[in-house]
Amino acid sequence: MRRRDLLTLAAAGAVAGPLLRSRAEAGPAAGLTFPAGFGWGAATSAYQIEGAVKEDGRGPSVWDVFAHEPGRIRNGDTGDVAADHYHRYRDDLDLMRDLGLTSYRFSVSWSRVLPTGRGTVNPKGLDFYHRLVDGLLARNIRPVVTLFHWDTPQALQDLGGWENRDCAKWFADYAHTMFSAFGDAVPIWLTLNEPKTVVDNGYTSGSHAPGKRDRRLANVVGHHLLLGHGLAVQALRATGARSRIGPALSLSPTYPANDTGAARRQAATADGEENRRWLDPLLLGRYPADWLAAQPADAPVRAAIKDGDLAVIAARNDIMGVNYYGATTVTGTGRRVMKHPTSQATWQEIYPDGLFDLLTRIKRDYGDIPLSITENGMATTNALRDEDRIAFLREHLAAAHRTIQAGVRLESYHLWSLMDNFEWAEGYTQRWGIVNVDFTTQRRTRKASADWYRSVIARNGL
Ligand code: GCO
Repeated sequence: MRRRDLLTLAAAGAVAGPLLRSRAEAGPAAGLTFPAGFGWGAATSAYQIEGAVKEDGRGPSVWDVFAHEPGRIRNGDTGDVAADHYHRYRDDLDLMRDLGLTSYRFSVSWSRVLPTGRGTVNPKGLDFYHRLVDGLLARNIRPVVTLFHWDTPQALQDLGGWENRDCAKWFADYAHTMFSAFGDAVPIWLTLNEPKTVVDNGYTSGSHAPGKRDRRLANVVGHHLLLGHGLAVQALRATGARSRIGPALSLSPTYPANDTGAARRQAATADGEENRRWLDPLLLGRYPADWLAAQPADAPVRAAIKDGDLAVIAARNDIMGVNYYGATTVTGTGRRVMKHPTSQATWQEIYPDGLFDLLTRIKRDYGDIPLSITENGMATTNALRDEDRIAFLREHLAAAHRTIQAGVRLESYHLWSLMDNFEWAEGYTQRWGIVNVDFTTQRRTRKASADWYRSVIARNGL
């Protein structure tokens, strides 16, 4: 089930309303202290906050094109200005410092650095990220840099984009450009953000850029994305940099909606699509047998998987980023149902214990790879008094604490998101930030959750 396509199910009234407010008091006991040096962060992405889409030599991305196609984005919103972070980054850096962040995850606009996706570097584009990284380091905030957060340069899309196997190489060359420019100043590189969402939304439902609806092609894109990740890991190793690298995956533990064998089997199948189809190639060097067997004999993904690809894809990862938003519950017929509360984003099945289940499962089934929660958060219409978000964060941080107690090497937590931003097909109608953005004035206002999170960071715990 595609993450954001649950809107239809919500419309069918199958979605429970947010119950988190009623659970605020029932939150876990306070007094949880995280390990010394635990990373307290927040996350954003380039197209969602930067704006300045035609400034200083930036080239167009697939999201610039898609957002301007009529009917694609709610209310006709675009990321043309977004939160104007490109011009306001100094104030935003001070905002991060005042919150006490020790880590900040952001993404690079590939087409700002390489306007046509490859070839000549745009010095003004690269310089923006130098100023951003330098500003973070000067404030003792660790940069965690995502290289690809869905904004493929349009010039490469015109050559087939990720449908074209060459895109994996173009991505690795872009990554090498960044590694060479920043060296060890960036301690953690995240290659891909949520390849699953590109496959599901960009190429299957068509609700995201580039807006295609072809599942057979989608799985080819998924394979090429993984190949690009592996080649980028090789590119980093070739520079001799001491930085660490890994992907940022959206993962969701799957559960049967009832105790029938059919529901349990469907949950196992859903686990293959939600999780194992990404974790197995990256960490085990093979696609899940059941997932591969479920692909039609003439599925183009079979031909896309070349000898040696899986060895490249499974190149040692130093860290695994996990974007966690909720559980996936399925019936005996494979239909997704919302057994737990949702948020303003009705695809989100909020289940804090699922974070514990997910991270301990990764350790159990894939080994002791260091983990970072690279996204976790919720959307709410509560513009400033977002007590529901505080309850959400408290319960998920308590679950994160339990995973550390269970021996999981969880290093850091990046709240999605630092500020309200362009929420893809939902435009500016969903607010995910702990800092409110008035998009007409660009004024930033800390929400109750920002002050709460600041106190959590100061205490290094709940
Ligand atoms: C994602 C993206 C973010 C979203 C966030 C809320 O995980 O889908 O990384 O860009 O805005 O998840 O949907």
